[in-house]
Amino acid sequence: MKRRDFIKTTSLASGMMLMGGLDTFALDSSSPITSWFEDSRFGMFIHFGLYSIPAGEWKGKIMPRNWYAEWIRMQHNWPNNPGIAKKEYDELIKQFNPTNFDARQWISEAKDAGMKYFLITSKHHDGFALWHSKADDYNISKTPFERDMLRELVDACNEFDMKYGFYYSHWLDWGHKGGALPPWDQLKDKQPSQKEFDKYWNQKCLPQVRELASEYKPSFFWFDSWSEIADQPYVTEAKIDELISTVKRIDKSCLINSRIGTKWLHSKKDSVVDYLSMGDNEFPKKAISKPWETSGTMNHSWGFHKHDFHWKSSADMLRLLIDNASRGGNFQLNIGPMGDGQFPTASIKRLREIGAWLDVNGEAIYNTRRAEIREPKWGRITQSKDGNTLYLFVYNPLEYDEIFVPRFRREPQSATILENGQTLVARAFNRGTYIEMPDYGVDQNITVIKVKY
Ligand code: H79
Repeated sequence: MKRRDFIKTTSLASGMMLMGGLDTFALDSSSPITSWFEDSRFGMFIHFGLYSIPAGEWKGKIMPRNWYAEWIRMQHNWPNNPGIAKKEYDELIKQFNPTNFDARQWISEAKDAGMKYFLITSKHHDGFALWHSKADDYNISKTPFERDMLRELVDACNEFDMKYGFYYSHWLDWGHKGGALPPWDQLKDKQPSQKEFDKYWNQKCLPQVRELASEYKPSFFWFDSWSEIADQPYVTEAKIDELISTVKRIDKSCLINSRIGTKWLHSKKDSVVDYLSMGDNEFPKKAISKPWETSGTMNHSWGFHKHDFHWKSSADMLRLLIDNASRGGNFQLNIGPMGDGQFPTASIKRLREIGAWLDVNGEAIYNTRRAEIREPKWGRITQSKDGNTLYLFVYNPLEYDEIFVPRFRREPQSATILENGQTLVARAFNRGTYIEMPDYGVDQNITVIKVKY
């Protein structure tokens, strides 16, 4: 079997026949490897690393607050690139000591927020690894902290029954001579040669990903690239195949995202990945049938930026979650913990508000699928997997005396407000379902109505 076939079949349940006799690889065709991912809908993303210490400020100079704090090494002193010499940046290794880090606290905060999986930057663009990597020395074991953060988090995830995955920067790596730099004109002369990149690839990237897959057993990887990857020479189609099969050979149910490069570099080959990742904070306006997710920030920066106060409200973030769920996608909400290892108070407040809402309304989000009904003006719709229940998310419900689900001919059996069980008048009308809104008992922001058919 050609490698290409191997990769394709591992990401598709229907490919099991092609696996020919490998019983241990057989997938249950009724539960493709992505179903847990789709059922989950809401995950936590964490950006943490050396950059969390300067937090957007270097020697008194503040990065613009709409820039990314995890990019400080390249962007400090803009447009001089790189802004901070590696030797100077590496002073942070001696300072790295997040003594208030508590893996169980992070994971229980995620759990209480209603998140079903956890994702963390195992290695961001700066090249620094948050685990005891045998493949490369530039890692957390060299800091005063010493502890293996990923190991502690993996243990906590297992304890709290939380799925987990790793962000891994496979293309950019500013900690290794052969890693690619940002694809900017000013950096052209400083980019590695092809040979140097191959060395990085074979000596650091592949071994580290192998290490993560085999020793830390994530349920998924989140590889990072964006449109500019289409114009670079390093991460070729062959390398993408190699990276995918490196993971799949160890665990073929480990999911891989499209930002490994396919979305931009080989857009017709999205079938080799398991789920699509949108651009940062990109919320598509239309439904997508392949499993997909948006990763988004609570404020602007991903890594903690102490001058970034552009916090989104909990209600706004809930709407992003609902919008995505109704269009068949997930929402991975980012937290940038502070250098001492704690979540910012502003993040905790929002996590808890979102968690309180999901506590009573989560049934309308988890384990649902997008409903193939035209998106109504009054809000959004999801449906149970068996198709016998619709969940109607009415945005600004006080504006409506009644709402209508068009072109849905079945006879409704009951309609209730999910939050308090209040029964509403519902009937089949004009080839759809007509529902009377109540005069009281609605949330002024989002009310969820459960309609059984
Ligand atoms: O990890 C987060 C980002 O650091 C990473 N992806 C998310 C999940 C990412 N890196 N680069 N990009 C996304 C796209 C490129 C953005 C940039 Fe800029 C353009 C960096 C520098 C110029 C805009 C302006 C953002 C920072 C300055």
